[in-house]
Formats: sequence, C-alpha cells, structure tokens
Amino acid sequence: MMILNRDAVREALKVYFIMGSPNCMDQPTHVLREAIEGGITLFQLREKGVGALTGDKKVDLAKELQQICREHHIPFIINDDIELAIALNADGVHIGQEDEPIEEVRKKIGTDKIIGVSVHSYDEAITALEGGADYFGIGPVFPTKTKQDAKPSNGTKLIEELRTRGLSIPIVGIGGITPKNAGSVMRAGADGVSVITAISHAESVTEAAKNLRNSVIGRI
Ligand code: FQP
Ligand code: MG
Repeated sequence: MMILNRDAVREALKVYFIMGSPNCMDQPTHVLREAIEGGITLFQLREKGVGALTGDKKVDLAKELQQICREHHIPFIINDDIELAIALNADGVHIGQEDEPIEEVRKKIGTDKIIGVSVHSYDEAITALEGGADYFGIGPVFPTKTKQDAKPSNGTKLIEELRTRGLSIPIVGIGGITPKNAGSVMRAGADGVSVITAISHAESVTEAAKNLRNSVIGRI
C-alpha cells in the first residue's frame, strides 16, 4: 500500500492514465505496461462501457493491473467501485457526482486512501473539499467521445476560477486532452492531465505517453 500526502498526489496527477478493457486495442496488461514505459505517473481502472468485464473477470483484471502498478510504484486508483477498491486494498478511488457520497466513501475506505472527485462547479468543489477530497477531476475541458453522458466541454474556465478563488487542492484536467493542448490545461492551474483515448488508442502507446509527459513536465 502506498500512502500519499498532498504533494505526492499533486506529483502523481501529472500524467494520469485511465482505462478499462473496452478502451484497449490490445491486452490491457500490455497497454498498461507500455504506458508505464512511456512515463505515466498514475493509473485508474475504469472498467465501464460496452463490453466491460463484470464479476470475477473484472476482479481478475483489476488484480493483474494492480500488480503491474505495484511493480512500477504507480498508485492504483479504481473508478466507481468502492467495494472492489477495498477488497484489493487499492490506493484510492475516483467518484463522480452520481456516485456514492464522499462522506460514505471516506468512512468505508479510511483516511489513508486517495479519493478523487469529479467537480463541475465552484459549489460542487466546496462540497467535495468539505467531504475530504484529495484531488479534483475537472472536465471535459475539451470535447470527448469516450463518455456518452459527458457534459458539454467548458475549456479551462473552472480550473482558473477555482485557483483564482484560492483553492489549492490538487487538480487534474480531463476530456479531449492531447500533447498539443495539455500545456493550456497546466497553465490554467491544473497539476496534471488525465487521458483515456490519447494513450489507449495511440498507434504507439509508449510514444503517446512520452509525448504527453513531455508536454506536461518541464513546462511548469
Ligand atoms: N475525472 C477523473 C480523473 N476520472 C473520472 N473517471 C472522471 C473524472 C469521471 O463519475 P464520473 O467521473 O463523472 O464518470 P465515470 O464514472 O463514468 O468515469 F480525475 F481521475 F481524471
Ligand atoms: Mg463515476
């Protein structure tokens, strides 16, 4: 288990890769290894969408990916599924506004785990902060096709607003981010960028992760 303080979370958010088996053009274990080789700093298993694994198959995939993360000292976050995160002793969970309330999640997973929360407004940010969020996921900053129920993209406005209003919590931008536009997300005040497609659908997963890393690191 990895216990991360606020600065370590901030650092880990820089190149945050999210995926599940429906996003992968190759075996998820292979895709994750390649992404790690390219320099990702954090991983979230988001086993969701058409063809997503359930039950034991999901658990087995989660265990395999967690083991790879462990070998490379990459924190392992699970999307939505709090019970799975607890069962596997994952490093944390990511929840959105339609998931379990943060207070419940914190009670279940304890104080040593990371809780990331999706926020879409200043008010949601304050509620998440009061509930003890460790980082915010803000997006979609750019248009995305990955999530069918995604809200319209809002650019980096909310990231800028939260920083202007004095919030210092670690923030990662998400939605339609590529090596070309990642710099603008960082300049808006994000600590990192999160992607699914830009890495998982790339011709070379390793090169894509490297390119994203180069556009984020060295710029701040
Ligand atoms: N930000 C992030 C992260 N990860 C996510 N999974 C989301 C936002 C989206 O619950 P949610 O969370 O709104 O939708 P879904 O469960 O379908 O992903 F910050 F980690 F980049
Ligand atoms: Mg969710």
